[in-house]
Amino acid sequence: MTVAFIAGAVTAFGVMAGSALADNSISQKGREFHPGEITIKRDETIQIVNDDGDLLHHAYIESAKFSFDSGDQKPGSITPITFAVAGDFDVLCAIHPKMKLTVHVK
Ligand SMILES: [Cu+2]
Repeated sequence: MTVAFIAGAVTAFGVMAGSALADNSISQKGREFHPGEITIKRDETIQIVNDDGDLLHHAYIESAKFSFDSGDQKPGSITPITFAVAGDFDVLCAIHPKMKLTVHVK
């Protein structure tokens, strides 16, 4: 069951890696965002992939310029976030306080 699930998640990630958005994919494996920092242009989208086994994550952003809340990120799910404003944003996880992804939007 677990092995089948992981294989599925890896496959989903592999499909994404072949897309044009591959460079903006963020993994959540090991209760960490990988990479922990990314620079994109305005109106670009990052894709947060919950490839962390059977763990639930919950990404959110709270800033004066832009707020976001993914709700539950189920295992194997992909959460796209499009940044329409320039600035530096911290994506945090409501379940794991140590998880942090910094997004620089040019
Ligand atoms: Cu988390």
